[in-house]
Amino acid sequence: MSENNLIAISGGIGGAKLCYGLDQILQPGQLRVIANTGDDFLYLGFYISPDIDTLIYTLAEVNNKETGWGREDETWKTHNVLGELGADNWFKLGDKDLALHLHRSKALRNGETLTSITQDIAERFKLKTVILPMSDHIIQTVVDTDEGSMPFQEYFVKESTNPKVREISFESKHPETTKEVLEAINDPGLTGFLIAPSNPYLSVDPILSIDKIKQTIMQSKKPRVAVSPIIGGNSVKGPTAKIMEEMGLEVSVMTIANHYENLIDGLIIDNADEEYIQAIESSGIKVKVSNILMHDNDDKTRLAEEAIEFLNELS
Ligand code: FO1
Repeated sequence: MSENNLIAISGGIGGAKLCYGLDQILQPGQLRVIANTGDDFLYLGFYISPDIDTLIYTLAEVNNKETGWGREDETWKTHNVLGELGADNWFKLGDKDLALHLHRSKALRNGETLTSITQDIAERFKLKTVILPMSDHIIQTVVDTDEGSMPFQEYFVKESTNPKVREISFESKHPETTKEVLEAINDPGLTGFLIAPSNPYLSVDPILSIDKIKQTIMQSKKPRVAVSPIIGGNSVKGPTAKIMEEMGLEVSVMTIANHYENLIDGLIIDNADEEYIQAIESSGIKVKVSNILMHDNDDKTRLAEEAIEFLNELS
């Protein structure tokens, strides 16, 4: 694996699992993850960046293994006192997690960029993978539902994804990426791009909503592979299938292939979806079939190895 330089495009929990597998088998600096920041929001006056934090905690092996978000061995004193005070506490911030939000918010107030403070935090956690926020500007995922339009975390956590989704949009005064992301995606030494099995509509599309990122990946000569977030007509994790149904889409790997059409050369699907191989391949996308459910760390490294092999086959 020593000659591979990868870019992963990832949201939070599902994507972080594959990034963990990649991080285990690649050398320091060989993996750069472009992370979704469409979920970021101001809460209790702090800047919260959930997908970046999930990536950092997962790669540093300090993540909460049950929830997938937040830290392990967490305490909830501040969260509980906020409840006693009648303050907002619908978004659960553990005490250790809160320290990171305090630290990052102060850095941002002092004029640091999200990219530089993320790099600093990643170094403190001794990560060998580089985590690159998709932008240093606010690009907010807004979910239009049958109960009105709301920012991502209100839909996802406060409303527990119950409202029916009609449309998803990305609002920004500066829908621009960073020079660090541009350098990474234009790196001549790149092996290829890997779209993690994150929610295509809520976690990957915010990244692709930045025209420069989407165009550069579309025009790249390097191979591009996605791992399906759908297995056997259902979500691997989270509300992907529910959202697809609500938006009138068939819940299948074919819909995922169509969604990423013109952007990927290959799609990794689960054994359960073998019946779709021919249909996907006739749309010009090569298919690799595997066991893509990641239960444990062995699954994560095996899938990461297979994804790298597939990228090399396609190059
Ligand atoms: N998800 C929840 O379902 N409930 C929470 O209270 C919650 C708190 C939270 C705190 C910090 C953090 O980094 C993530 C947190 N998440 C929580 C997860 C987060 O909302 C989503 O996983 C992502 O935004 C979607 O990728």
